Amino acid sequence: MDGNKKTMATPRILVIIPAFNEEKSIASVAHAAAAAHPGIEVLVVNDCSTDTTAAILREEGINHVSLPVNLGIGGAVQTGFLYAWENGHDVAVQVDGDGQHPPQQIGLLLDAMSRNGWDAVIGSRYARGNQIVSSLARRIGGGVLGAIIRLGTGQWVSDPTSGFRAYNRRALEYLRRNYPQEYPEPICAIELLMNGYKLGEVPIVMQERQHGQSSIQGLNTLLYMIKVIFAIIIVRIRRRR
Ligand SMILES: Nc1nc2c(ncn2[C@@H]2O[C@H](COP(=O)(O)OP(=O)(O)O)[C@@H](O)[C@H]2O)c(=O)[nH]1
Ligand SMILES: [Mg+2]
Repeated sequence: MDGNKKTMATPRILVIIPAFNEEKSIASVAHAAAAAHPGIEVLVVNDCSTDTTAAILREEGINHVSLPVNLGIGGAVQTGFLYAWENGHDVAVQVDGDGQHPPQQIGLLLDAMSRNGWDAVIGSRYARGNQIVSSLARRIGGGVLGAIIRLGTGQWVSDPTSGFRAYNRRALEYLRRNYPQEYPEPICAIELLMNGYKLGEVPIVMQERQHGQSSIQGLNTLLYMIKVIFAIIIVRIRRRR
């Protein structure tokens, strides 16, 4: 709560960059993030990479933590939330380490969040007027997920799998304790909405992944949806109790 008031003055912003084997992109993403907004700080969460990501982070003097085991995207990002919470940051921004989310657009997230009084904001590839950079399967999957979220929460989320997001301290207080380990993005959106947090979207332009592979592909897309449906059911049951 007090975090909301502080945001009015000079908000302390932490950019959390989860990174698993992102040696080709991590340095440029982290440096661009650090330059994206006045007073911004960066934390790369190296998720037990097996390439040279850790060495690059050390050599480039980039603030980071290296996890002792591979926790996956959920645990990596939650590590960042905990760090932001414990270090008194007012806002945490999540940016992929693969260069898909141009840090120059972090300001768009922050502006929309403070203008609208949202607790959380998703940078959406599909919000009105946006050019779409994504596979057909993912677009269909995203649309179905969106419909499921609408059914469960009453709110339309056009890009539920987007990992380009920002959260205020109120949302962080929740997320540091509750963040899904698998398929966290849509499930987190559902949990926030169902627990009364204000979530909005802002159109952004995303890049195609330059190197490596996305974690959401083929059969995974289907699994993703099934998991999300279960997550909604579980959140509902928990709330009834
Ligand atoms: N694939 C994968 N990515 C991870 C893991 N831990 C952290 N990440 C990071 O999480 C971010 C999102 O992953 P990505 O595969 O790009 O997901 P997508 O953008 O949703 O297709 C990237 O910055 C990864 O480096 C992990 O165990 N596996
Ligand atoms: Mg990505």
